[in-house]
Amino acid sequence: MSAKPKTVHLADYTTPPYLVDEVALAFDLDEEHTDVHSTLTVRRAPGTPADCPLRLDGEDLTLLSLALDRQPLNGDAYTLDDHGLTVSEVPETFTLEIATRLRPQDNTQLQGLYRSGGMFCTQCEAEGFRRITYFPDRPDVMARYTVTVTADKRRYPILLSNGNPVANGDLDNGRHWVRWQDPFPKPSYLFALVAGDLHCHEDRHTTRSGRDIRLAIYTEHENAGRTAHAMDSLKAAMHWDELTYGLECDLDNYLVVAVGDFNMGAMENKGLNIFNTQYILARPDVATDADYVNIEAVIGHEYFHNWTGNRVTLRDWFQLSLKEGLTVFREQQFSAYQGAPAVRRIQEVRTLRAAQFPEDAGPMAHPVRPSEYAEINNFYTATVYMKGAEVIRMYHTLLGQEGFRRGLALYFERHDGQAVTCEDFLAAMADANDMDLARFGRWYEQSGTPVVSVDDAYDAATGTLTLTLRQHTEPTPDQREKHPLHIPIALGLVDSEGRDMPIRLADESAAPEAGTRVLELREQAQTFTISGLDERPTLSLLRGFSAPVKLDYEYTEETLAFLFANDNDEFNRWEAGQRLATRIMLRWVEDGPGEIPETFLAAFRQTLEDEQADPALVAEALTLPPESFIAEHMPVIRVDAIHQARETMRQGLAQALAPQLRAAYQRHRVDGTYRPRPEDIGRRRLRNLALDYLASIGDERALEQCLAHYDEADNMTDTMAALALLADSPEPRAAEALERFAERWRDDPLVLDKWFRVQALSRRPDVLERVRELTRHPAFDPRNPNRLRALVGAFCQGNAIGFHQSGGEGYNFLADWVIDLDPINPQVAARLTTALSRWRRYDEQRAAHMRTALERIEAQPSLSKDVSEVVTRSLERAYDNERTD
Ligand code: B3K
Ligand code: ZN
Repeated sequence: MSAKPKTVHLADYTTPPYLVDEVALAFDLDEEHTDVHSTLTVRRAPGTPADCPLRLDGEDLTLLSLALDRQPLNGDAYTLDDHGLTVSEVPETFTLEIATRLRPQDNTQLQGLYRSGGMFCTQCEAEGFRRITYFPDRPDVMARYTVTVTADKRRYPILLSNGNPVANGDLDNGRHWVRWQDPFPKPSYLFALVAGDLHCHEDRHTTRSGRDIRLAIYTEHENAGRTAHAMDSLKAAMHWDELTYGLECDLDNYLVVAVGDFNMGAMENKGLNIFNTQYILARPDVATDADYVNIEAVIGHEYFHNWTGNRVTLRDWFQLSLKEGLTVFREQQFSAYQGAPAVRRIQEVRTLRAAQFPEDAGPMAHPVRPSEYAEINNFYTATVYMKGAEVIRMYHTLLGQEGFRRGLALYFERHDGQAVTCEDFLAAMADANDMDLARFGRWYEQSGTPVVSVDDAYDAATGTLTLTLRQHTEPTPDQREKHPLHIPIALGLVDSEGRDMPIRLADESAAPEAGTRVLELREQAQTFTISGLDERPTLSLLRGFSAPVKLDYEYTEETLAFLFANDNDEFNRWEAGQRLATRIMLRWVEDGPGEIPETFLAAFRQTLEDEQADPALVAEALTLPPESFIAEHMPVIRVDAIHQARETMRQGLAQALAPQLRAAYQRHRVDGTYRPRPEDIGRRRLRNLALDYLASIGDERALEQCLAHYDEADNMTDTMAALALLADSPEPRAAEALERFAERWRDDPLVLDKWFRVQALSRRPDVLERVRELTRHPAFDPRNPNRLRALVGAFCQGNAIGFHQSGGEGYNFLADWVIDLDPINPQVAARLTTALSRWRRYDEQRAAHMRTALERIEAQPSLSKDVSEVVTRSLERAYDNERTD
């Protein structure tokens, strides 16, 4: 059994004893091995005692030589261990020269310097730089970098690093070199290097102040012609940040490189972003609408990091959300600006509920700013990113765009060039707006999703509404005690005609304009009195999802149907429909499926027939809540009953409304050239949703329609919509279509990923057998994270009914993969393991199987820190309110 991994605590933070001002790196790249020569200019930090040894991080390195102030150090001047190097005596200032040797071709972890396809590339966040050379690898050590890259000129004509190219030359052995200099001091996690034979898509951007920037997107040659959308997105992001926050790009060169083997989405290295190909490459025949939208978002995200993350960086990794939550929020604002804001908001909340709420209610629960970790890579979580973005959104809701912008400006004024904390951000927001945000700060420290319950009483005689708001957060395994938070509750009052009423609070003399108002809940319970009402209003609570909470209010089904049809807040219109559908399905889970209530059917029909409505919003409204969302409402998750309830609803709606669905399918055909613009995306989505409902009927006609849709599709969005439905079908013609697809796209990795994914998500009862078979497919390579996620990840994390088979076969399949993958890529293996962590939420039989699978993983010798932390937490942690056996 592996030992419990060592925990790092926020409370133990101390400032760095030695600082590095300059780093000169020379890379000699080669297929056999790569040598790295590093020269550090080091100084003792003020306050550090003179006898303090110098400690440098380093992992999986071969040390070739070490010299202090040009004098080679012999073996007794320093000590080496598995995690670094210690020089016992150093002067106040000095240079340290370190030569290390690496084998990038064997680096399957994809952290540090590694190979992807024919190129060399790096990934250093969070702690990958120590796999390149010995260094104080922590974000609060910021240095200026000069990097010289040498490699074979024919195989690696392009040599890139951060900043600007300042010199280059040819050597007589067929090799060449390029020197890069980054004018901005940066932490080591933002270092990057790329070498390869790459195609370059060049463009330029002129900033508002007239600075001319060279933009370049590099890809492997076969991907030339697929970068136009990424380039447009980059220019749009630059424009938006100038317009919205007055923030300009500070570089002469902004480079982006797409690589096929990457652990996550992309990385914001200063001036040299490295991207997963998935978030760069697009062309209508190979990329879906969702791909186009995601590319724009991720390009924006990495670009926005240049200010929020790079110019102002993190003091330590506990502060991760300081850059990630803020940058996700900025990315969300940018996406909303680019089009379809309500649709974007709905999708954000859907993802938050599917990924973050369960995390916050499980054994991995942690605050937006965690206070301890064993492996920081395990904390790039939905909580840090998505809940972190909701926290930033709440500042924005409380302060308004102008106040928020003022706060951000003060943050940059105070902290440009520094490594800071979440408190520094909060202080800037509070000071710039003269606002007390002390209690708001608890959002960073407290885990768990608060429940806000609402009671209302209306007095017709005085036209007064009394609202009592209460908040409660259940204990989480990491934290027993919970305290009241500062929660903005956006409220609308809707009259019987569907109009917003003015909301006049008790102490106000004049009535404000009709519309949304934000109530600030700060205490455990608070009462708000609203007067001057001439009829009893319908409450529209938490408009736009103004806080990441669960709302508890006794809505009747009639009220929900009314809000679904009438609420002026588009988000809450959608929300009312989701609540209604969830309530019906929860009833069916308990009592067995029944008839679809007439109120719901009528609301659904009316929405479907409304030709004036935005098709994108109609599609959102008619999309049933996912099984995972229904599961969150149950004390013990009943996988089969949930699946059955949702499928019954899907088929029932399809049968009752088949003519209307067929009409919508006809009406929303998008003719002409493919464009990923919101109007067309919305129509394709509604049309493909209609197809999905009709397919659920499962008759010959449905199959014909899916096959016809597949054959007629002239873009990947429609193709994949059909293919996903065909993957559910046992018909030989459906299997043939899947085969044709694989044949046509066999040389296109990103498209082939989609083929693996739809099969992993299939509703067929024999899906696990098929997934196993696909793991033996010649194109299945578990060392490629995209491919692994497309098959194993999608099955375990996205196919509840397939994964949670009652005999535990799905869990065993996962455990086998985690065990095989851990020595290859622990980061990705740990991610997969989280699919087992909420075992206590399932029925006894499943819980026992899941636990056995976890124990089997735990029993492996030399388990990585990454997987070990997830397993240990999952097995150890129990709640007060859950079974603990
Ligand atoms: N900052 C990177 C994530 C790095 C993950 C390291 N395990 C991408 C991003 O959030 O922009
Ligand atoms: Zn980020």
